[in-house]
Amino acid sequence: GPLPLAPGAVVLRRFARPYDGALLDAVREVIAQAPLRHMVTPGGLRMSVAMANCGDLGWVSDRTGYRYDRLDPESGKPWPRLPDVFRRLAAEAASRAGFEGFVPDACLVNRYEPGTRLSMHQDRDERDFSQPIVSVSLGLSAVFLFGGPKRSDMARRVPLDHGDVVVWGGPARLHYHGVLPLKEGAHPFWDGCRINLTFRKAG
Ligand code: MD3
Ligand code: FE
Repeated sequence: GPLPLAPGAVVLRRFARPYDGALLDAVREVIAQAPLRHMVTPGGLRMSVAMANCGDLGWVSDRTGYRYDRLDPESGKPWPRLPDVFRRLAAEAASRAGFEGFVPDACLVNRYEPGTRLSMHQDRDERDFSQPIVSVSLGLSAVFLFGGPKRSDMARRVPLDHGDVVVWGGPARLHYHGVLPLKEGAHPFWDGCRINLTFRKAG
């Protein structure tokens, strides 16, 4: 059953596996309309994670800062709509973790190639921190770093494998977290990559 990683953080091992075929089709459909791209941090560094969004709002980073935007800055058009399988999976996972009625308005699609990492950060660009974030790991396994409320807090290493879903709410919502550099490997879901979906109520 649901495994609490820490107060507010619930791991649902392999929860997304029954949906992985539909998720693959949906990810392909989204990135056909909003291609994966390497955003630039406000400090001018190219992120090693390639990103795209779907839903009413998309997370973007550029030299001016981080924000949620209704439009894809690459196309000037709204982000693709949230696929039904995304919406259903996110709501079902949130409900298992005790968050009834979770209606995400943003989904960030992250692609990790071997060597890609995500440095320790907090997710603070959303309006209401009482809303959880639901993350779905697909393809190659990664080692996730789960820290505390302060950057200097010790981080735990948590392997996240294909189909694992984590609901980050309550006190865990503002904890620092990151991903170690992805190791080379093979996985049938996506050639040589890890795909992570994060569902948020941003607006
Ligand atoms: C813990 N993504 O997109 S998912 C991100 O694997 C992000 O792509 C990572 O961190 C990835 O911001 C981690 C797990 C995750 C997502 C959001 C969190 C963990 C979190 C928010 C608060 C605490
Ligand atoms: Fe994050």
